[in-house]
Amino acid sequence: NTPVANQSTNKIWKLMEKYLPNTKEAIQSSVVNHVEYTLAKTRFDFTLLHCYQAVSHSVRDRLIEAFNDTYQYFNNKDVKYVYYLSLEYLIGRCLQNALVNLELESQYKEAMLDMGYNLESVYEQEVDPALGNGGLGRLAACFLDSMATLNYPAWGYGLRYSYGIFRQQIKDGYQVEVPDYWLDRGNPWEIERLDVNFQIKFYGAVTKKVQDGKERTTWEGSEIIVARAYDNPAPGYNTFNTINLRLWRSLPSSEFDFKSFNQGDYFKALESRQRAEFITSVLYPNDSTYAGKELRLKQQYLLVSATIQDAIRRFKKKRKEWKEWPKYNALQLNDTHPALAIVELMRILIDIEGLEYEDAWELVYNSFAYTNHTILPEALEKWGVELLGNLLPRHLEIIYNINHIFLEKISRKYPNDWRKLSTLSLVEEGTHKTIRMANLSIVGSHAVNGVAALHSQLLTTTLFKDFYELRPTKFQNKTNGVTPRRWIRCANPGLSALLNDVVGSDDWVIDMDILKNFQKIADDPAIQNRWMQVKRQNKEKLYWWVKERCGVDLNLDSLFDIQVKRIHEYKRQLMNILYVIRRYLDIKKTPAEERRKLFVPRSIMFGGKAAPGYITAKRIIRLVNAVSQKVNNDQEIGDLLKVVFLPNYNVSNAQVIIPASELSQHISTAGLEASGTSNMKFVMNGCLIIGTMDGANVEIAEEVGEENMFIFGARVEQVEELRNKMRNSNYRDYFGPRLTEVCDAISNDLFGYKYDLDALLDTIRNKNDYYILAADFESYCEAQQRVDNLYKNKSEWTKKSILNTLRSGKFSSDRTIRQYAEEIWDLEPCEIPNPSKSEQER
Ligand code: RUG
Repeated sequence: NTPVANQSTNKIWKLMEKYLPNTKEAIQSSVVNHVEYTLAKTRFDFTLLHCYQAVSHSVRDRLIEAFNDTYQYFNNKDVKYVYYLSLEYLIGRCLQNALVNLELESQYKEAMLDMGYNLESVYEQEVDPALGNGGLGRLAACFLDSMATLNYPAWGYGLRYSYGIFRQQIKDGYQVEVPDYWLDRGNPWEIERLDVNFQIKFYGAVTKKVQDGKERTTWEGSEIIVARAYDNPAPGYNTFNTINLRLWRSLPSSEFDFKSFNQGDYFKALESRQRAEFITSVLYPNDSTYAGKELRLKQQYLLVSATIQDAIRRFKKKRKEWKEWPKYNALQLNDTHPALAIVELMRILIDIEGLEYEDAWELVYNSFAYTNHTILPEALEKWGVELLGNLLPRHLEIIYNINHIFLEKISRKYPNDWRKLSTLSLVEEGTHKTIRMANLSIVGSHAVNGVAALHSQLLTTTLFKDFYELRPTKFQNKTNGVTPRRWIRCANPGLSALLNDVVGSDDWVIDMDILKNFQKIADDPAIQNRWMQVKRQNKEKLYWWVKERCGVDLNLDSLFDIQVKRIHEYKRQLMNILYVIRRYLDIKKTPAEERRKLFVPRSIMFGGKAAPGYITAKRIIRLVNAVSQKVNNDQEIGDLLKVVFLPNYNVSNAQVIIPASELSQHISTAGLEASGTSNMKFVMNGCLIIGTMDGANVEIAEEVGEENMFIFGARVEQVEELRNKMRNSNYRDYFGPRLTEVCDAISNDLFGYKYDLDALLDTIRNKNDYYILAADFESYCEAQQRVDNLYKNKSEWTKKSILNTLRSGKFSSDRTIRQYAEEIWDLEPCEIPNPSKSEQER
């Protein structure tokens, strides 16, 4: 007997009415239930890994309650949504973050301890989902945390790559890339949505026919695959709101290669199925360089098409009129990678929904916004017309259309200005015609933003100058931020406890600005002592990490000096290691008895991945390891100087490295680092920055005070002049004696690997020094001297460290997200009632 629908749903509703209890006993029984019924394990074959899996499932159950209620509530309130589209998310480990945000960490700690498990070791079992390259992907993850915490109705959309960024191993001093199949132990956090699938088409042909006196265009794709949704709940802190990161996985469609199948070619048919699965198989491991491969374009289109279809389906359920689209939807493009979303929405509105071109354009324009993350030319995406037209013929047609209308407007405004026409055009002419995705993103968006004040200013005065002059009000700045939940509360429990005591509550976790009110503690010797103790404990943790992975014994009394980020010439890890050599040579020249008076003991650490095809970056890693080998084994030097390359820098390693560091290096050529976000994490953790006036460093200096940092080097306005000067001289002139001696030592084979290292030095010799390393070297050495001088005065150093943390409030991603919501998305928060606070039932 089929029950009457209403009775059945009422009954189900009654049964689902209660939230899971969070007593010790309830937590234990939910964990044990998962051990037995989800994992099918017994107490005889149960490992720490299974413990992690069972705990995660138990926490996930609680997340799901919040997650379902959140979207139900949003739906009932008929809210506007923001859709955050990003090809990358570096979310990091989930268990601790979920427990902290659900405010259940102490309950789980106690429950697990009672069962004989230390929660810290359980955390260590989790693989770090690394579905991104660096700053851009981590920014997206911090934004999700802030959007949930601030109760914004939001969705994150991305791709569920089977292989994340490669794992980096160091063999004989070289980087070796190992595939990161992060799903091999399953993923307890995701919810596979078997019922959320969208068809994605590629290739095929466009046809036009006249219907009711109107031209209708249709596109029949010749390859059809399916995008399936995998949901990843992202809980807010101090709120019940939990939002969704929906990741798409490519799968074959049911209509897979029937022709081959019917012709009896079973294996060929299966091959085409595998081709479909391959699309979301691997993340492109390039940071700030554009890949240009068809597979990458397929990935971009898959994300875009599935997301737009999903958003439209949600919108239509409410049966609103199309003109209401921008009132209910904001779409944010994280760089140009998902820029095809603009074209996909146009296509659906015109070809499928039957809207007029101008009406469709208005909806698209008013709902889209674009964030630029770089001015580096090699990162700007330009898709070949041939490639794009073959894969997505209708989209190319629409792009030409958009361009045609746009350029007509330009020529009316600036008659005969061919320069303007050619720079503003979406199409770059030449033997190899390309589509400029940045131009498409600007033209199709009502707001364009850079990610730090200096970067946004450079966009309007250089890269996008002509667009800015056309419509200045479109351009905005949204300085990046990072979430204090992960980067202080989870990563630095010692500092969190200290801040709780200082503030008298944990309010700072959601309102970092209040820390400013406590600046007088910076002079308090008792606080300074506690502050130093916390740092010491964090240094001890990193000490063991380094000993285990690199076999190096660090001096715990030495200054922990760290540069961790992607390896790139513009980030100038090369300048750092050349300075290390300089220091090494100087120590060697100093009589033994005077060394400790003149030099502060330092442990200098590098970490970061090089793109697999980026030879110069790989040579920089080689040089660091060569120097490390020489210096660390030099008996004369002892523990006065240690150099270490920290392998496989990722989010979970960053959580150990950042809280332990005392000095951190953000030394890019002025104008080239759009923002940087690790600089913000270091500052929050009481680390002093040695850095150039670049990206967000400029604003950090404004907030914490230049006197509490070590600023050096050319300013952005000086860079071009320095390059010109160099072009007219021999490198021996522009190098100066200190740098020359360092380079000669390398060329004279002091560290071995002559071939690789000479080639590396050639990138700064022979008038080639585009990143003005030589020009900045002297001023860098001076700044390093200031570091040594200050470190000798522990109390002064600690005072500055405290001020760095207390003045870092601006760099919380909560501030950033609030600005996006208010100034770009026009989005209101919508907080769902918190059952734990009001004892209410569902
Ligand atoms: O290089 C930039 C960083 O400066 C910035 O902090 C980060 C987040 O905005 O984005 C990085 N980035 C830029 N990553 N990829 C690109 C170009 O696609």
